[in-house]
Amino acid sequence: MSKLLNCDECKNMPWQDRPEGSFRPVWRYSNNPITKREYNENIDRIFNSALVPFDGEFIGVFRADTYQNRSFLYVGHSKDGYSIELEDKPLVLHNENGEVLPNVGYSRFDPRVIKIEDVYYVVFCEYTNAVTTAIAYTKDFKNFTQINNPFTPNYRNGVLFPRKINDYYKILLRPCDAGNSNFGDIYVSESKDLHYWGNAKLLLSAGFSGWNWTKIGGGPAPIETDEGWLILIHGVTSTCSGWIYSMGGIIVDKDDPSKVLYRCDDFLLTPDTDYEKTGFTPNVVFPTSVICDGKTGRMAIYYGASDTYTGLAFTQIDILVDYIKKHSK
Ligand code: BMA
Repeated sequence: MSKLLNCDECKNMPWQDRPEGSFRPVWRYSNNPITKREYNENIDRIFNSALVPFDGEFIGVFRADTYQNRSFLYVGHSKDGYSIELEDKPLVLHNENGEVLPNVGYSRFDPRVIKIEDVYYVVFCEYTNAVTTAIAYTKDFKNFTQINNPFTPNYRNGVLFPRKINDYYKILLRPCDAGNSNFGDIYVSESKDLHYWGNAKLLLSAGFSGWNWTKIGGGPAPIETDEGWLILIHGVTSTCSGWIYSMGGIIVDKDDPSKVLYRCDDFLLTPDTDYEKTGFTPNVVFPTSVICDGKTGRMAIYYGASDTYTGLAFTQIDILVDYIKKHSK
C-alpha cells in the first residue's frame, strides 16, 4: 500500500468515494464543474487554477479570463474546496525592487501554488515580450513579490518541487516550440536560490503513448510518496478535429527527480463530459493542483476543463500508484 510522505492531515478536504463498479484510477466529482461561466460582470471563465489548505480552509490563485478573453490572476477563497469566491481585484505583484509590475491583462495565466517550508510560491506563465515561466512568492496571499526574470523566454508549464532535494530547489520546465527543437518535452532544472537555474536534464519526452504524441507538460506540484515523486502531467494528441488534452502520471526517483521509475502508458483522465468536450477550447483536461490528506491518502485533483470551467476529480494514493506501476512501460 503506497503512502503519502510529508503530507499533513486535511480533514475537511473535498471527497467522494469511488463510484461502485468503477475500475478507473481517477473519478470525477458528481457535481462538476465547480466553477460556472459568467462568474461576475468582469470574469467569464475560471480554470487552470491552484488551491492549497490555509488556516483550516482553502486559498488559491485562480486564472480568470474576462469578456475580452484576457487572463488575470486572482486570489480566491474556499471554505470547503468546492465553492470558490474570488477577491474583487486581480492580485498585485511587486518586483524585488518593490515596484508594482504592470498588469496588462493578457499576460499571466496557469498558476500553480507550491508551499516550500512556510512560503507559498506561485509559478505561472507570463507573456511580456514572449511567453515564459515566472515565480512569485507570498506568505499571506496579500503581498506577492515576483522574482526578477529567473528564465529567458520560451519556458512554459513551470512547476516547483515542494521541498529542496539535496539542497537544491528543483523545477519542471517545458520549453515551447521554437521551430527547430523537440516540441513539448519536460526538463528538470535546479537552483540554490530560485534566481539562477541550471544543470537542466531531460526528464520525459512527448510521444511515449498515443495520448501524448504532440506534447506534454507539468501539472500540479509533485507529490512525495514512499515510491518516489508522483508527478501528474498533461499530454496532448492531435486528431482530425484538433488537439486533445489528457492527464497522465509518472513516478520519479526521490533523490534524483530526473530519473523516471514508472511512466504510465494509459491516460488517467481524458475529455469525456460535456464541460470537458465543449467550451472555449474543446477537449481539454488540464490538471493544475492537488489537495491531499496525509492520513487517509485521499487526493482531490483540480483541473481546467475546456479552458472554461474548473473540474474536480478524486483518487487515492494507493489506487493511483498501483495503477501507474501496473500500466508502466
Ligand atoms: C496550453 C495552455 C493552457 C490551455 C491549454 C489548452 O497551451 O495555454 O492555458 O489550457 O493550452 O488550450
